[in-house]
Amino acid sequence: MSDDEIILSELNDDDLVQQMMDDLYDGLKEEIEDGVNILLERGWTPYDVLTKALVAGMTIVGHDFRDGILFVPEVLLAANAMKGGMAILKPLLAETGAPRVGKMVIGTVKGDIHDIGKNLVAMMMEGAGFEVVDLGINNPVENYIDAAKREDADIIGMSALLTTTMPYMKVVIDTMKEQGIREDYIVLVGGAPLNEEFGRAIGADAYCRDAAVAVETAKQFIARKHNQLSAG
Ligand code: B1M
Repeated sequence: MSDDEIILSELNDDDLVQQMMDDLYDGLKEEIEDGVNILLERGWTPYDVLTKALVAGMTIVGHDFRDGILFVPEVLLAANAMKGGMAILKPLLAETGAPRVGKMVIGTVKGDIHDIGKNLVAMMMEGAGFEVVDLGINNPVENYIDAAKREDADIIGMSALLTTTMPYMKVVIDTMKEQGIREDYIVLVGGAPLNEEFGRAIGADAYCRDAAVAVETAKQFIARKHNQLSAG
């Protein structure tokens, strides 16, 4: 070990989080996993570790990717490191013991392979008591519809991170309308390039800015559905 090697456990919380952001940037998976474990041992909630260290770090990666400072191979390493940290947090976020409140199928749309945000939404939904069927990436319309029917889902969730793939969400919703099943499901959409207006324009039930909003929105729609059922 060299004299100047950083020992993560000796850093205070602020410096550790800063170091984790640097490590995420450098794609250092093991260091990220260590950092996550240390913060948890110090009493941080899984949600805070996720948002204040991992998601915040990935935002910096995103900015430098946009600005041409980082390229795909480096961003893949960062994504891999982030997934290492998320894997530790996943069971903890799902450990709330909440009763099952509903079922969601979720996937990234056709042509799009970004899955970190979608995975995060799936984790947080599970943590809030939803059953989640994760369809993965690059999903054509049949995947969503077949899975929703097969699983008797309440919610279809779609993620898109590219301006070129987000219009595919409308293809899915239009196909549901053609098949007369649009009203059978709550359709929630999300992803960095989307906004409320886009969600409305394509006929989704709601656009969700982040995973926490997705959970709140899903709960609201499920409560509304239950009210309608008991009223009818
Ligand atoms: Co990509 N990429 N990428 N990339 N990549 C973006 C999206 C980009 C904005 C970067 C940039 O230029 N600034 C840009 C898109 C530009 C545009 O379309 N406007 C871009 C590009 C151009 C590309 C390629 C085309 C690059 C190339 O090949 N030349 C290529 C496309 C590949 C493809 O999909 N066909 C590509 C590839 C990649 C990697 C493979 C290297 C990697 C993905 C690895 C992986 O996901 N396993 C990658 C990454 C990591 C990014 C950035 C840096 C980070 C995305 C991320 O994980 N964010 C991204 C820059 C950015 O977004 N700032 C970028 C963290 C995550 C927690 O946030 O995904 O937004 P996010 O999810 C949030 C919310 O959006 C929301 O909740 C989540 C959690 O709070 N949400 C939902 C997301 N989905 C939801 C679904 C819901 C609800 C809420 O359903 C109900």
